[in-house]
Amino acid sequence: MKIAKRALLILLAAAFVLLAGCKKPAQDPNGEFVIKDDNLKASETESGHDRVFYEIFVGSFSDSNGDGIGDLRGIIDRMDYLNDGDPNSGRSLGIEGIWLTPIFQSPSYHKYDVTDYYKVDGTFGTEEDLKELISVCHERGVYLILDLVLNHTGKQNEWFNKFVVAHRNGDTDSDYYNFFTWYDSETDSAPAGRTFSQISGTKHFYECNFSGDMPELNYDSDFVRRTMLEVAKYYIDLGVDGFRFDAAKYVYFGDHKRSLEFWEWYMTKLRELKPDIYTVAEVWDGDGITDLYMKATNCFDFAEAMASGIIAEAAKKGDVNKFTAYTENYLKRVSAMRDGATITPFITNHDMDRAAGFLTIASFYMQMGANLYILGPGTPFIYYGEEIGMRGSRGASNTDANRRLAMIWGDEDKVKDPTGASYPADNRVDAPVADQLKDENSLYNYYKKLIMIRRANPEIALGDYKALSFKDMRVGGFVSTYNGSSVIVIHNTTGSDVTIDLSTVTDISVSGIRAFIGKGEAKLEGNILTLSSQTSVILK
Ligand SMILES: [Ca+2]
Ligand SMILES: [Ca+2]
Repeated sequence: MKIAKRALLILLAAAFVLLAGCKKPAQDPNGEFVIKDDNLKASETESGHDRVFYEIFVGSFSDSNGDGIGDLRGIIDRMDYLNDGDPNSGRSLGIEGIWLTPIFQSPSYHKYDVTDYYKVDGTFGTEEDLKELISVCHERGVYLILDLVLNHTGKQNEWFNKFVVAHRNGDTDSDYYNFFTWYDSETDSAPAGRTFSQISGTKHFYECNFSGDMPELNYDSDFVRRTMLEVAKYYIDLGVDGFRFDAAKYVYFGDHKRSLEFWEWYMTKLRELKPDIYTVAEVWDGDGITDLYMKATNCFDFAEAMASGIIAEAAKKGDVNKFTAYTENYLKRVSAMRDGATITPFITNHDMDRAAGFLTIASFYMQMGANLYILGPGTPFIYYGEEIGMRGSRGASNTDANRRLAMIWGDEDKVKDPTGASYPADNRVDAPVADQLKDENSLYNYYKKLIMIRRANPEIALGDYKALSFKDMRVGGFVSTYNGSSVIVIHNTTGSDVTIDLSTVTDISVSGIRAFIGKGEAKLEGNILTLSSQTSVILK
C-alpha cells in the first residue's frame, strides 16, 4: 500500500500545484469556482481513507466486448473518465476509490449469491483482468475495494452441495455438516423470526433469510471462519485495498451482539494481514445500531441517504444547521468507537431509487445535496451515474433492476440494462456522458469541480469539525481545522442571496474566499459575506 499512498501524495501535490500555484486568484474558465491561496499544502491523511469513492454496479457500467454486460475490462477502459491520474488535466471526475459490486462467479446479474469466491465471473472477465484493474487503479492513486458477501453464499456453491450431501448421509463428521445454519424439524422448532427451507431428502432445514437461493453461513463453525478469512486473504494478497461488507448485521440474524463479535474478530484478523485496510459495512439500520458496528469497521450512514435522509432534507427544505449539527455529533460518536474510524455519507446506492428523481437538477437540489456531502468530512460514496444525474426507481414493476440501469455513455458502449428493467428510456438522463463532458455547465463538470475543491482544501475532509450556528436555519456551515489551518464552509440553500457578518458566527478570522460553487457566487468585504442563493463557499 505504500505505493498507492505515494501515488496519492503525488496526486495531491500535483493538485496543489494546479489549484494553488497561481500568484493571482485563479478563475475557473466558466467562473463557477475560484481557488485563492498560495500557501495550501496537501497533506497525507492519517488513515488514507478520507477519499471520494465511486460505486460501480459492474454489470451495468461499461461493456468492453459487445455482449451487453458490463465487465472489468470496461472499467479499465473507463479509468480516464474516473481518474486519469493527472489532476492537471482536469479531464476526469477525480474519484479516489472504487467499490465494485460482487464480481465472483454467480448465476444472477447482481452476483450477491456467490458460487465460487475464487473465480471472477466469466461474464465480468478473468482474474488477470482484476489484477490489471488493481494495478491501473494504483498507478492513479485510486483504491479498489471488493464487495464481500459473508452472510450467505449462492445455493449453487459447492459448499452448499457438500452440506446437503453431509446431511443426507448423516455425515456429522464432515466439515460441511455445519457449514450453513440449520435445524432439525424432528427435534426442534424453527428459530423465531428467521426463514428456513428444507434440505431435500432430510427433515433438516437451512437458514435463508434473503432467499432460498442464499443459504446463510454458520459462523459458529471455526472451519467457516477460517474459510471466509482465506477468501479475504486471497484478494488482499492480490492487491485490493479493502472490502465493502454486504448484509453485515445479518451474520447472526437478529443478534447484534454476536454479529459484532464476529466483525471484531474478522477485522482484527484482516488488520493483521493489512494494517491500512479500508473497509465499510452495510448495516442498514439507524445510527443507534450502526454506531455499534463502528467498533469493528466503518459503516455506511443510512440516516443521510435517500429522499427522507438528512442530505436530501437539507438540500431541499434547507435545514443546513440540522445537517451540520448532526455531522458534528456523528463524528464525535464515531471517533469514540474506534481510532481511525471515518464516517461514510452517501445519497443512494444500488438498493435505492436514484437521487436525481427526488433531488431534481433543474431546482438545483441535486447540486446542493452534492455540495453538502462532498464538501464535508469522511468518505463520500457516489453511485455510478449520479454524477450525470441518471434517474431510475423501482416503480410499479417493483424491480431493483430499475435502480441499476445501464450507464448512459452516449458513445459506442453497448452496455445493457439488467434483466427485468422497465424504467422509461426517454426519462433516464438529461444528457449522456459524451455531451456532459463537453458542457461546462453539466452536472458531471459540477461533480468534478466539487471533488477538485475538496482535494485542494484538505481541511474539509481531515480537520476537526465544528458546526456553526446561523439565525436562518437554511444557511449553515462549519469550521474545520487541520494542522493548525482552518477553513469555513458555508452553504446557502435558500432561494435568495444572504448577507452574513462572519463575526457573528465565528471568531476565526478569514482572509479570503478559497472557492465557491453553486448557482451563484460569493463575495467577501471585510467580515461581510454575500452568498448567492443555492451556493456554497469555502473561506480561509
Ligand atoms: Ca461484456
Ligand atoms: Ca446470517
